[in-house]
Amino acid sequence: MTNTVFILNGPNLNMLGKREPGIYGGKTLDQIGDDCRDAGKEIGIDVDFRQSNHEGVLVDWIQEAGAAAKGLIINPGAYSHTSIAIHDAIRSVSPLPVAEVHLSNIHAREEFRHHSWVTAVATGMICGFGPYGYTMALHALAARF
Ligand code: CA2
Repeated sequence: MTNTVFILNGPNLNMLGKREPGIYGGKTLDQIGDDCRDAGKEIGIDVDFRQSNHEGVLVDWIQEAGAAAKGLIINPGAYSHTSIAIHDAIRSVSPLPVAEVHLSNIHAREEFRHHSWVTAVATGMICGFGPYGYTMALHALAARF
């Protein structure tokens, strides 16, 4: 298996750079994807970067990562706070290393964002560092290969 890492992005993250730059920064998701591919190249990781607004599609992709990838980075967006389906999907691909990433510090925001159903089944979680969190996660996963 090649050193492929799936980077999955959940609902509304396709709006990055177009709205709410004060919270999420000015980069578009396409720019973040390019940065991730560049960072991956430097450390020998092929990055497969995707976004969906649909919970079931994210579940399908997590299962695909379990079969085809060496690691998974996921920003589940608002599904972090609601989705048992994504929690179960991540459990089902264990022991695949999984990094949960959030652009914003979810603990410094509204109370309903403080709990993520994903954190307990992820290897680790990074939040609050903007798009750089994805690069941090790539390095963290590469250290486990
Ligand atoms: O901080 C993060 O990365 C979040 O996962 C982003 C989610 C939010 O629901 C989580 O609590 C934390 C929201 C992504 C929405 O992105 C937008 C981007 C531009 C304009 C509007 C929404």
